[in-house]
Amino acid sequence: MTHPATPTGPTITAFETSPDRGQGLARDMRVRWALEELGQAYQVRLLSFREMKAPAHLALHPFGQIPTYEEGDLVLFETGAIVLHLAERHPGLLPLGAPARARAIAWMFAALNTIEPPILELVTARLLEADRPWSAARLPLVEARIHDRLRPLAVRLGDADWLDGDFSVGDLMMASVLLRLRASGLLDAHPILSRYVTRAETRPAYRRAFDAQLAVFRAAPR
Ligand code: GTB
Repeated sequence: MTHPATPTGPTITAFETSPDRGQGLARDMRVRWALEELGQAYQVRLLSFREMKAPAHLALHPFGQIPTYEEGDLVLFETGAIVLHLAERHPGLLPLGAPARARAIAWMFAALNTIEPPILELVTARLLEADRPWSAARLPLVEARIHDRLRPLAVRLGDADWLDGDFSVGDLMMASVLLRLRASGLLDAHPILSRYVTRAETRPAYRRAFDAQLAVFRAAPR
């Protein structure tokens, strides 16, 4: 079954007031970036934290989070599912040949299932557990787990621009996940990956998506 987009494109949800002050770390950024790479127009519905947990939004997202994606009668949550759906519908983020396509999708899953979990652990350790008595002892373990993942990733990337040929959903998701690490300084230990992230960030589609979500923060009343 196909779901025709409205003339103005699908609607995604995003934070009305993003805690990162519009620095592109909230997950609507991945979806915006994919839409920009694919040249697709989209609408954004901004939500307050209260609205995210209200029944109307819970009907779209069982966990009351952003982003969601609405296109005709199709409703999606989870950035991996949304970005993959977009990449399958529009040319530009998945290679044409079946094996290369499968490998690009594998890299997307690697970003979400192998690289992102230890990075999220670090966020939890630094932000939510900092006042626990065991926090200082745990932090080096969490950081070591991140480096254990980043070292082989850097080896695999080597001197290539992207993970497997042309820029794909795999790179979009991997760079999105790695970006979350930049402020911690941990990425600096892996210059190959630092350069990879910078390369991704300088893509015009990334810049357009970044500017659009930064504009939300700048327009928010304070
Ligand atoms: N697995 C889901 C996906 O990929 O779609 C995760 C979605 C998710 O975590 N959404 C977050 C959310 O809605 C926003 S992106 N949180 C509110 C809640 O759970 O109640 C996570 C995020 C938030 C803020 C920053 N930041 O400020 O730096 C970065 C990332």
